[in-house]
Amino acid sequence: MIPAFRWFGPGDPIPLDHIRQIPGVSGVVSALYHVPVGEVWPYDDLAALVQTVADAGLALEVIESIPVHEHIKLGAPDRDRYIDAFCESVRHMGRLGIPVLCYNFMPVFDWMRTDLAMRRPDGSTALAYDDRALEHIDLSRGTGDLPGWAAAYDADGLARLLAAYRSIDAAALWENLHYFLERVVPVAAGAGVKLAIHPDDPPWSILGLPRIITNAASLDRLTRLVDDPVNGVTVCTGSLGADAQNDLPAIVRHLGRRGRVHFMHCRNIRRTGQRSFHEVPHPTGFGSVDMLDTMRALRDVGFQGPMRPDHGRMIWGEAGRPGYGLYDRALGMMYLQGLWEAVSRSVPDARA
Ligand code: DNO
Repeated sequence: MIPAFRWFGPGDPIPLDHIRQIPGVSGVVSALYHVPVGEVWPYDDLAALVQTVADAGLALEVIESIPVHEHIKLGAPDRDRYIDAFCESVRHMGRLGIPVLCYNFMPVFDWMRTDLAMRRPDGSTALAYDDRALEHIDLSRGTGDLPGWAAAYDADGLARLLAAYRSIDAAALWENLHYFLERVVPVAAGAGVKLAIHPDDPPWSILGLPRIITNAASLDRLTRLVDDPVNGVTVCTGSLGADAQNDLPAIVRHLGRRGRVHFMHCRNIRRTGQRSFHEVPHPTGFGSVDMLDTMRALRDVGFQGPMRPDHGRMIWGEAGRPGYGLYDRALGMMYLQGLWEAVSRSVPDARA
């Protein structure tokens, strides 16, 4: 397991020097944030990112994410142009030796929450989601009312995009994902880059848009659309864990045995009702995710990939990007490494 930490590039208020001081962390998860969606990531810019991370004594282990252009998800007539650009960026990653690419195939929105600063009894704040609150969001005004998406789309842009998705149901989205992977997987295999799709967060349809990467069956189906070892997944315990039907250790065992778990996102959530949850500290006791059993499963399948602590709460007066403060994620990283050390040492000894 490679302990890793997400860094939002030079604009991140958390410098690489601080990340390096978290015991054990050697990997960085980052991206180029200035390239417009759908364009090739310039080789030189990516090379500079690799160098910046290396200069801090760390290694760029994962790109999270190269965004997938909406026209690819929609299967629009001009999708090939965007797929070609995506492939070119993957080739650049390969030339630079960046081993893993995390991406997602969620229409219009990526992760979704209805409260970015839910106050907890201990005074910390955390991200929360409630389907009923989402129903009250008025999208006719664009994304202005959506927590975390305020500046993403104006009213016209969003209306056009939502209209385009009216003809895309789950079956069509699967077809478009298949078409995309048929072109990208061979390129990734040639470049030596592992593809790690991120599950939909939350793992159900929202705002009338289909979401298809939601459970064990869909993750398995994804890996078989184009059956190649590089075609794998990010197991995000928080995203999948929002649905009580998802048995995380079983998912890890199943996909891990097939060598398709390329990246781990570890965070805990507490399910509070039907389609409602909030984020909690990483340890098992605080939420609905059994982190220890998930680690055992990872050990049993011989997981060697990068693992990062996902969202943390805001604690100790820290302000910053919701979910991505330094303190609580660093605590989470230490907990995860503690679990990992314990499960690694408790491998049954054949001589005993
Ligand atoms: C949220 C993240 C996601 C993730 C993308 C991967 O905090 O887990 O935004 O980066 O879905 O493509």
